[in-house]
Amino acid sequence: MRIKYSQQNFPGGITIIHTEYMSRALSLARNGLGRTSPNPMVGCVIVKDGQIIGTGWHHKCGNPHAEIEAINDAHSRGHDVRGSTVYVTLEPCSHYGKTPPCANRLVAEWVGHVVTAMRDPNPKVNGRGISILREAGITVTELEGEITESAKFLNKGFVFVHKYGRPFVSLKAAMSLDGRMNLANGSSKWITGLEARTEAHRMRAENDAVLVGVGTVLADDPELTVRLVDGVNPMRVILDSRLRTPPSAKVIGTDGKCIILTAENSDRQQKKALEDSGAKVEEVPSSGGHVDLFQALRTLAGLGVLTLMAEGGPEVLSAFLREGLADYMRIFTASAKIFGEGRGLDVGAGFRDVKAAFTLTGARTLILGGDIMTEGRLSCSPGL
Ligand code: AOF
Ligand code: ZN
Repeated sequence: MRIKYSQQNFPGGITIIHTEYMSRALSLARNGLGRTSPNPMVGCVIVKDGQIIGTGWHHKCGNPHAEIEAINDAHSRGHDVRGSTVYVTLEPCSHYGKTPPCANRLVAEWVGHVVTAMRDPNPKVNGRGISILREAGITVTELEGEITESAKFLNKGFVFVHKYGRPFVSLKAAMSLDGRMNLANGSSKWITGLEARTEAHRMRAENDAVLVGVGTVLADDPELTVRLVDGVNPMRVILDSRLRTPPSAKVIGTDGKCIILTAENSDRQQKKALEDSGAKVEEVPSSGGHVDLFQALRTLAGLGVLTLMAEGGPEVLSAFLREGLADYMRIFTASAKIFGEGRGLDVGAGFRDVKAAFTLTGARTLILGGDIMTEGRLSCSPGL
């Protein structure tokens, strides 16, 4: 049975109830933010006789899946899940990965009804979980509409890696009021104020990896860690076709989470020096001496990166836009600084009409101290 949530075809009835429990499951799933990759964030709520008897979410890769957490939670409180309705934000899995299949467990527990918000795009699952449940006589309701859109957006990186073979890419640009992202000497440190930087740190913690070009490393020596909020440090990625990153760069850190993506046949000595200082160097297929961006993204997907935030500089962000490999954009504009020189985004788009320009869909604008942030989905991004 497929129910379109937005139609609310049973006034005041079952659709609204399904949506409420599924929204609860989605907020449980969000507890895993920044911790589950390369697995998705999944939440689960078990309901019996109109009462929530168990809840759970997937905490991190390798740990039990959301359904198992919720079943264990119900059991630990003395409930029997036989005949219950299980709300799970992602189709239950059907395969043996690091953990056994959740669909089989739900069958073994004799649950009566499973409600899902989206199919699992992982080819090892993709409909098989639902078939296992149906074949065992369990009713399965696949919700559609807004709740499905929210579930897919929460796991946009997981969907992108399985659908397009690359992470979901957000661009973060900080610029002066006149649209310049650096000064003529390349410096771009502290364009925006503390509130905006705090927001940028929150975003780092929500992404599996952040990326900058070697130009930014040479000009600003950034750390790219999460310091202004609590959160997990993302992987730090440097696009560096000719291995110009100094082995003393702060971005390398000591946690083994700095990856330098370089062109093939890189300088062996420089590579060794960087590896000795704690960075991982990956050679990526290149064209014209430059790392191929799509290949760079594929390499990162292979390392478990589902979501990537590119932070600069202007050349790198422009390249992502030019190649149509950008899905989301956040622009921080310093409302009271005019540089009068330096680089802006230069995509060489050649638009002849303002109507043809890149657009942000569902854009929103926030005032952050003395700065303004505008964010939205980029029109060049493929669908979820
Ligand atoms: C679920 N519930 O909470 C998650 C699911 O290696 P494993 O065993 O952890 O399997 C990982 C895959 O299982 C992952 O790629 C996705 O297809 C599914 N994740 N499935 O039913 C969960 N995290
Ligand atoms: Zn599972």
